[in-house]
Amino acid sequence: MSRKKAVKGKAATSSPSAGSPTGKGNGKAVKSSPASIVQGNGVVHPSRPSISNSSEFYDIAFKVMLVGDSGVGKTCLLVRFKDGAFLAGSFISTVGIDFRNKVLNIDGVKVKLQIWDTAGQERFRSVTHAYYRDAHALLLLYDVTNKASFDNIQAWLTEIHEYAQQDVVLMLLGNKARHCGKFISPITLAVQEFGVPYMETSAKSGLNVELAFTAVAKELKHRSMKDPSEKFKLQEYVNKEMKGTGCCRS
Ligand SMILES: Nc1nc2c(ncn2[C@@H]2O[C@H](COP(=O)(O)OP(=O)(O)O)[C@@H](O)[C@H]2O)c(=O)[nH]1
Ligand SMILES: [Mg+2]
Repeated sequence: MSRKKAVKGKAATSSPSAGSPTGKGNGKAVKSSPASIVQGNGVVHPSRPSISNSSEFYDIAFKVMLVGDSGVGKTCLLVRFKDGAFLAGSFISTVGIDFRNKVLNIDGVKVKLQIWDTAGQERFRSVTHAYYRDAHALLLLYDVTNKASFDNIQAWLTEIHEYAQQDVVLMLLGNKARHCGKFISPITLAVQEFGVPYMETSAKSGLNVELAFTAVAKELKHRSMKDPSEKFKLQEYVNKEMKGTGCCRS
């Protein structure tokens, strides 16, 4: 398979994004050109930010979106994953939509994730909807210390079913978890009822952050390769690899 060059860096747009919800395409990634993520139907969306300055090669590329209420830790999770750092203390507001790229080596295949961070405020929601349809995967975050963010999951799922591609890879992330054993928190148990793969993460400590993105990349790669001999089950993989969380909060 030929190697493409990965796009790099941040490209904030004036386009705004998601909020606490009250939120289509076909989800097939094809090899992307260095300048864009191309849908399976070959449509390139010129309204999306242009990407340049690539330095890392990749084989396949996917667009991943972080969604969820304001304050659940979407921006921190992305910064932790991309830069290995935690933005402590102050509330980092996300204005509109921004993205970062990271290339992961998944079983010898270079998978580029273009990860879009959205703002959770209501006022940005309508614009975020336009971005859903291009997303190959959505990470829906809630805050394990904030019941309201958990209560909003159903509304987010409704929004996702309405606007995202039908076969979008979806995973719930309970962020702000703290590593202290194998205890599973009540919220995490409740989250199982949504029938969506889930796991707990901490942008603060880094707990399971790499795993969350790796799991999604594996699922996307598996789907795009369509190799019947290769079996991958997202939730099983996550359960096997996940570090224990839940008895106290970070
Ligand atoms: N304790 C703890 N705080 C976090 C964690 N992730 C984010 N935060 C804090 O939560 C607040 C909101 O984070 P932010 O990433 O801006 O949330 P966003 O609105 O979803 O992008 C900030 O003060 C972060 O420092 C975490 O894993 N643990
Ligand atoms: Mg943010």
